[in-house]
Amino acid sequence: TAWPMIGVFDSGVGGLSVHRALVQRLPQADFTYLADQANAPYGVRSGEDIVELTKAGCIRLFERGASLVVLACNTASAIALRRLQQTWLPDYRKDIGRPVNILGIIVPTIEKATGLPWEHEAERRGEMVQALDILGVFATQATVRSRVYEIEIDKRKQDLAVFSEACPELVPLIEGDASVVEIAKAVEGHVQALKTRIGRYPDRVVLGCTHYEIIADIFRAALPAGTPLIQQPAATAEGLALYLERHPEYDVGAGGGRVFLTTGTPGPQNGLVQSFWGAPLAFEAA
Ligand code: NHL
Repeated sequence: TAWPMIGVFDSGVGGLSVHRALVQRLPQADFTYLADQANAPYGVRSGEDIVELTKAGCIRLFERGASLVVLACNTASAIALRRLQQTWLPDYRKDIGRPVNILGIIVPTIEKATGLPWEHEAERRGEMVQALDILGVFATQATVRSRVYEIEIDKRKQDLAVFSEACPELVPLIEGDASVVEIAKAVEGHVQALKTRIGRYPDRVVLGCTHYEIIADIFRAALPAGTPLIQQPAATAEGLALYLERHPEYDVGAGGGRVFLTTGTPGPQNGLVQSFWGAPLAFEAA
């Protein structure tokens, strides 16, 4: 039997940082998290691969009863989301015969970064809205190559320039348990490289990879004091809550259930999981 719930998909455990914020924001909803650990990392894969793997993950979650799948992975959101929504989801909806949808983490992040819609509300109330010039985005190679932040921001706010910096060695350093000093050195290198390209520091920064959330303080230290960092977990949780208010047709359950699945080796996981989720977890086989 399939139970109504919200599915959350990531290539690994990094998306647990997003998942944690969703669960906190919607405690009554039932959630199933799926980590495609058998196929991670996605950030270095081809576009075709990322689309197929993301689709397979969504199908698993829909078959277990998900009405919505949140892609808690920048790489999957950047490369696969639009393609699946345009070329596959309409037919799949007809097959499955109930409302289903896939949401990503990039649009809510961008809405926050561009001050839409929240700060426009403030503007209407006559409050000050900070003028933004340059947004810096740090992400995986696949996300940067997709130019998704540039494209999506250009549609919404043309007076905001976007500069993206791929940081291919950061995830391996984080996964490999490197020291803070080592990671800080790499982050400092990327911040300086971006600064050289722009000619100055960015005004606002997006950490556009799930793994960077746990080293947010290291980024903060490498940037001028007070530079706003857009946090994807909070932005996505707010975006999902607003989406559900506007779309009551999606059944997200009401039992507060939490299921954790992996395509990799089932069983307890700590270490990295602890950093993203705040506690160790046991995963079931997907
Ligand atoms: C996820 C899982 C991994 C498993 C084993 C080694 C390296 C891994 C790296 C990552 C990072 C992840 C990805 O798939 O590239 C980052 C992605 N979730 C993102 O872009 O937000």
